[in-house]
Amino acid sequence: MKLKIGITCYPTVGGSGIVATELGKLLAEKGHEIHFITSSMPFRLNNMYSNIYFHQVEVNHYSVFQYPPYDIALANKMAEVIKREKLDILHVHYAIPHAICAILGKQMAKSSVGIVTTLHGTDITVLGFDPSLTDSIRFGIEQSDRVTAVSHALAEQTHDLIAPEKKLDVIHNFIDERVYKKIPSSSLREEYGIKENEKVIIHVSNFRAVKRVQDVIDVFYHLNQQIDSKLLLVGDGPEMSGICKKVQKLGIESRVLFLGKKDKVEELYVISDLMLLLSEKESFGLVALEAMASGVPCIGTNIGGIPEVIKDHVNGYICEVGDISSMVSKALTLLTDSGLYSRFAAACLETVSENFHSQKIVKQYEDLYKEVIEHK
Ligand code: GMT
Repeated sequence: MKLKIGITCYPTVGGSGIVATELGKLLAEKGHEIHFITSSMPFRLNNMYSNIYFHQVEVNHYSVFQYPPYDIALANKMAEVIKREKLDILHVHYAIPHAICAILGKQMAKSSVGIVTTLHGTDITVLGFDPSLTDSIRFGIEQSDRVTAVSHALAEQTHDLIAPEKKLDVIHNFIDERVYKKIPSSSLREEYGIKENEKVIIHVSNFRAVKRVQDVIDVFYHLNQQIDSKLLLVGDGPEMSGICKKVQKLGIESRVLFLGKKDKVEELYVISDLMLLLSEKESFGLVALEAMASGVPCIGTNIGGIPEVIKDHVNGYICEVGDISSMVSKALTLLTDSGLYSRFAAACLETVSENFHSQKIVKQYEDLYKEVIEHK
């Protein structure tokens, strides 16, 4: 059964936007008709697909509005697309405001379109603590036909914080294994001035406080005293200036490469030996999955969905948040024992293909859509 599916997400850089866009692309490859309803073109929507459409939400900036009414404009656009395109499913990523807008859009269109909401993390782990939003989040969840969370940890947290009267399905994230794969490293190492004997540590994030990039620097600082290494910092965000100062203060400027935001992160994983994801909040940790698909083991924190991706002592290590000495000693163990390293790298590929294969995950979404339609 080929479906007409609307997708709404935050289209800018971020794991949820990536997952929503990649899902749309893979569903299109399976013959479904996909309609992105977003404020701008999702940044990963780079290829030409004849069955993917983009509907841009235009916000009115009339001077009387103290705040431009984006949510109303989105609901309006959703209603228009639901009606005109006769959507079967509207799949929104993030409860706030997207699920609420979808419910409103459906009512405006007087349609029976199925609403699927995917929770990605901060809508629960940050906004869930804001009493001015809890009732709206609960409403968005309860009024959706089906709600998925990207990890068991996030589903549990949603029940604890929001207590919706709704069963949540867990559908893990995935990556496109045609993009993230273990391929021989390019000349990039040389271009970045990385010597043959140096180990490469990578951290990729939006440099928000929750990512604890200061810990990444601390771990690297101690590690670098014991093995020749370089740290690749990929991304940008509010913590960046503090991080630059810390790197300077520690005198490791020549060892740390600030690469900023990058489009083709996959090229950086293949020249890396170890990823550090030391966040204090992380519903899943898509970057860990990307690194693992490239055969790069990770050290992550015992938080949120990270342990559902990184299996302690199997394909990487899990440490308590802020436990720098344990992180350093585990990184050292892994980077100095080539037999252990090869076993972990192979286990990474196995985990990605067995638990997070894109075809398996996309099928879970397709089955869920079909169940929604059957119960209409
Ligand atoms: O990590 C972020 O700050 C970005 C955020 C987003 O909205 O894209 O990521 C969240 O969704 C990703 C995709 O499901 C998850 O991999 C991230 O773990 C999650 N971030 C947090 O929970 C902090």
